[in-house]
Amino acid sequence: MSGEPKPSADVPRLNRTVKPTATPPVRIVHLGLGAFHRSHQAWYTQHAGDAAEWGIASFTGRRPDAATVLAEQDGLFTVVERSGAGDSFEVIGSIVEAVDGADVGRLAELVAAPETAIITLTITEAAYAADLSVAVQDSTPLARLVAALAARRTAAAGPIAVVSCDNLAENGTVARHAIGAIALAVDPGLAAWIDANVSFVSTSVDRITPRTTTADLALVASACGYRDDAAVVTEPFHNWILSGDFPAGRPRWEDAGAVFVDDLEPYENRKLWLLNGAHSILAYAGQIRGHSTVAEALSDDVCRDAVEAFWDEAAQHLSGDALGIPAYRDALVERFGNSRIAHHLTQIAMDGTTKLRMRALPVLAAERAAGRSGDGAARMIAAWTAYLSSTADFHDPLAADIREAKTLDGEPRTAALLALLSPELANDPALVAQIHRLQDSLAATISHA
Ligand code: CS2
Repeated sequence: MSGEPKPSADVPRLNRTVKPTATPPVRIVHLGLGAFHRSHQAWYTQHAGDAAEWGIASFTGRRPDAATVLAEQDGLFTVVERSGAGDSFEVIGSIVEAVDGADVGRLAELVAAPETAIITLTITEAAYAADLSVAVQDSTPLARLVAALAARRTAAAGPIAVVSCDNLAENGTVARHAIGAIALAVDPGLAAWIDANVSFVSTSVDRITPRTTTADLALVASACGYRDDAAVVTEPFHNWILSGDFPAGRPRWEDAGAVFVDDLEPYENRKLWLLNGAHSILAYAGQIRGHSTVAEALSDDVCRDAVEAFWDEAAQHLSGDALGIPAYRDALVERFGNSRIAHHLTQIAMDGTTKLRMRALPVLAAERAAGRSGDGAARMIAAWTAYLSSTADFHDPLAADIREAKTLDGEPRTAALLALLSPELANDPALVAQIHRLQDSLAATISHA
């Protein structure tokens, strides 16, 4: 949240007394209590037909703030659904406990409880790639989870599902490998227990949820008559596609529109490439062209053309009429164009090294394998290198390496940045030249704009 909410002495604080709401028992533990968790998994759980049986205990990541605010409101918060036509407001009660992520004791206690059936994760793409030694020593979310799973093993509380809700291809498998590696380093017996008892569910998640602003909180206070410091603003659209087993049961999320499939890959690629890929193009090309939100960037023909060219390439590798790519693209243009949602490009630009590996590289590789240039995907990478050259104010898990690469100039700089995405890219001089040229052409377009 940006800034402090305006004090509204005349309206009460939202809580379960102001808004009497059922308090379901904790059966889901979540790691990563952010705005997206509130507008997505918490929203879906509230809208499941059996919502009365499924409460969420949600843990924050690095900082306790979101848990403090939510705990003061008995876990209640407002989802503001913002369409082009107006706003609608709904109080969500599925989060029944909000906890500081550093409280590993409470995490272990809840994960070890036999009633707990599911652990959901929104810990950011970068968190899965953390170096093993760092993970174990620094108590990263996944290291904390491994410790909690050890408590479940000791309690003989039975099998459980871990459900990744981060924007990664095959996120369940990635979670399994990351958790398995940490467990193995701690205790091989635990790793074997996890192997036999933890089901890793892969999911594709979608709901555009920008950071809440002070103005949003003021709007909720005046429209709803209570002060809610944990409100989230999101688009009406929501999507959740899941693949995997829930050995201890799950809410009827399908009542809220969730879809359970055997083969997630086509859906996750559609979402990661078309939505998230376009987002990254808009974030980097848009900012160097002076835009600050998705809707603004999309209305710039240079950015829009770059998105469409990338979509044309990605669509070649998204087969099957069931995916409905033309309609999906149309819907994206409408969603991105919803200018009542101010989705800031700075937020999307964060962690580019992790995101582009998922969003640009697979399409680039597939296009090149088909004997084509892959310029559309390469332009996303070129926009990223141009953006990094244009600013000192970027956020990335590899920030130190990026700063090091930026001590170089010209093609060597481009090559050094590409090496951070994949050494293979950097070792291909033709590709380095291609991306460098696209970056120059992007920059030239900008200076003439
Ligand atoms: C965005 C996503 O910040 C980003 O990288 O591309 O958070 C995007 O808004 C969501 O995946 C939409 O579901």
